[in-house]
Amino acid sequence: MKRILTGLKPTGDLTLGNYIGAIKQMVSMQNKYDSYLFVADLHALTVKQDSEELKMRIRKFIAMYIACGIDPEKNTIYIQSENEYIPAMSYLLECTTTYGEASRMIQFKEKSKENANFSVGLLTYPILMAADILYCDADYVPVGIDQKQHVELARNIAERFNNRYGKTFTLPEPILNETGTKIYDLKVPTKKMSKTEENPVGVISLFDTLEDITKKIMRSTTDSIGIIKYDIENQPGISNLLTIASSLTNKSIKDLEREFEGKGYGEFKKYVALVVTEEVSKIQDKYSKIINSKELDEILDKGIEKSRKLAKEKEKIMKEKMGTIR
Ligand code: LTN
Repeated sequence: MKRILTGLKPTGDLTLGNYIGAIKQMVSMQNKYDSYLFVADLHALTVKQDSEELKMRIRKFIAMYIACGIDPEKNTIYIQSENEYIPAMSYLLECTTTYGEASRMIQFKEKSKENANFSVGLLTYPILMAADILYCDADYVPVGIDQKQHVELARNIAERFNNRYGKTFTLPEPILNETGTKIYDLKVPTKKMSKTEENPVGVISLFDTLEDITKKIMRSTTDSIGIIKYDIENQPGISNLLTIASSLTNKSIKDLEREFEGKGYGEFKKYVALVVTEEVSKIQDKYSKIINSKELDEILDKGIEKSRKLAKEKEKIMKEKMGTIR
């Protein structure tokens, strides 16, 4: 079975956009692949974080993914920082990566422009990511388009290491969730629904109350055309609501257009609100059962044990090849 691995950076609150766009896709992949899923808390540290907040978020993220359908029986789930071999491997990989390669990364160029006091961790970020991926010989790495370049760098680093020291790593490939559905902001439906958005009126967090969700959907931006039709150019708001309803009901967009032919936006929005609140309410029920459970700790203990064992072996092989072993 091929192995997939992905990391989740614990920043912002998970949104309906994350659920429909990425999490549901991962849930469907868990049956076909040997799946690894971890919280990339060391990556979160590359920019300043509130410690208490970060600590809570790490646990919340994992509980929420499980609540959304990630099956702990089918996935190896762990917290990155609990595997001390990963930063150790990252250092070894730093020595086979050029400064030029790291500093050419688009994310680094953008983030280092935003804040003059950026950390060195921001530069080595993709190399740590390479260690995340290479320690367990992941074949595929599902990521958003912004992380594709980092997975490609991981592949280049692996290839160079293999050439220099003999075959050590599987060459990973990014899987883009382009097929995964993109959900837009409810207020500005030409902009992606983002978990770090400052103004949350257009963003549905999976932690929102059902009342707030209904309000946000009822107040979402539409148009003055007055028909319920998928037309992303002229009716981006209605199209977005159609996408949301379709992906949560498994009804096609065509079916929904037919069902709401001749009906008003108010009625359609009520329907979308009902569909979304039913789904989110199920997720929240499951979440509240998991978040403080012993079971969650057992899942993480089991996951980190497996992850550490693999990384320990890989780090040893690297050191032997590089000559730093007694
Ligand atoms: N950088 C990624 C999170 C991440 C990751 C990884 C993803 C860290 N390590 C390894 C895939 C594989 C992000 O910002 N989403």
